[in-house]
Amino acid sequence: MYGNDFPGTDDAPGGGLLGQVEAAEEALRRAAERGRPDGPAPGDDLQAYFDEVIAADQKIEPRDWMPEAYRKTLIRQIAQHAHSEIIGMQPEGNWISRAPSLKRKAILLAKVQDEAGHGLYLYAAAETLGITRDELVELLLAGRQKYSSIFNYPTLSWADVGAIGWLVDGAAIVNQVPLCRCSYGPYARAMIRVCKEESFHQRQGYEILHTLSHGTPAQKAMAQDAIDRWWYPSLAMFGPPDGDSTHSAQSMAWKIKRFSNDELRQRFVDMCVQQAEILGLTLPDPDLRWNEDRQAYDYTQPDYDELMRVIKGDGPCNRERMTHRRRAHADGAWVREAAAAYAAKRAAERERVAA
Ligand code: FAQ
Repeated sequence: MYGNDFPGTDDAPGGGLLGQVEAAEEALRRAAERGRPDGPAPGDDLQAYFDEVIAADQKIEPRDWMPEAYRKTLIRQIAQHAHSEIIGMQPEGNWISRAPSLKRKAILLAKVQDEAGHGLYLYAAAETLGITRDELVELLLAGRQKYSSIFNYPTLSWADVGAIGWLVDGAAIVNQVPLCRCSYGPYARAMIRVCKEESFHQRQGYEILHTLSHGTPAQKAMAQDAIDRWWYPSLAMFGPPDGDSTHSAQSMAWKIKRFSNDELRQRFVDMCVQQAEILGLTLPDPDLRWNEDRQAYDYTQPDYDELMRVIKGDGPCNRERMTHRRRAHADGAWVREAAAAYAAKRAAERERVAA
């Protein structure tokens, strides 16, 4: 039993969260084979056809008509997700030069590079909705689009890298596995690939914590301190409680979201309790206990006022994260200019050959 190999919350063959990703991939293939309801004839009601495709659990594709609010919701969510991957490189990037061994450094480098890749898949998925990556980046830099609250907390010790892998990537996968079945095709397909990689990320975090918690008393204390600081912010990643979630009802009706914020948060808690036991670490919640009636753990909710403050820009590291992102964007201007100049040169060359 190791990291997300833990069987518990699954409903899919193969076991574990990865089994659910495989099942979602298989469902995507089967849906493509089944084919969609016949396309709308000229003059047909486009909304009715859209509803029919969603009801048949088929995918909406970029060429399809879609309600403007569906398109906007997807842009908001996918962009926020993409920005999170890119900003999320900062807290761990902070430890690349201080990883305790060459092996740990190589693993962390690979993981942080994966996050950049996830950002790129997601920006590409958002671009299919008629907005450019440049526009999305501008919206982030202008503070008009968000990124996940979790990346506004500092990484104070090496154990934080383990806690991010286990808890933050763990929460990310629990949230993202259902997105593999999202009704928008490009997002669902991107999520399958992202989840497979996130699964490795979660395991590497779990392994770091396992090593520390079975090391010296000081190492174990460092691991416990990291869990104490990252537990509640990780629970808050799932968003406000269902009663305060403005988008959930509509996003679930459109099958963008498949489960509510609270349902996924509960799933995550249930998964972590047994994993923490194997790690020999304690989740910092004195009220955490099994509820026989609910067949789930009772737990203390995160501080949602804190979540709102962090989302609005007032977390421990919001300013630092955005300052860094703006600087990195400005420093990368020459790369974008060089890539554009090269693309123009290639296009001119192709035109010359074709003439
Ligand atoms: N942080 O009505 P809801 C990762 C906002 S990737 C910031 O419930 P919704 C990988 C929400 O946008 C982590 N804002 O919203 C990694 C909305 O704002 P608006 C990112 C939040 O969309 C690991 C308002 O509150 N994952 O970690 C947060 O239905 C390690 C009302 O909320 C994704 O983005 C929050 N935590 O549900 C990388 C997954 N929660 O626009 C590096 C995709 C809520 O109305 C290292 N996203 N808000 O002003 C989702 O699944 C959803 O967007 C939720 C929120 C569940 C996050």
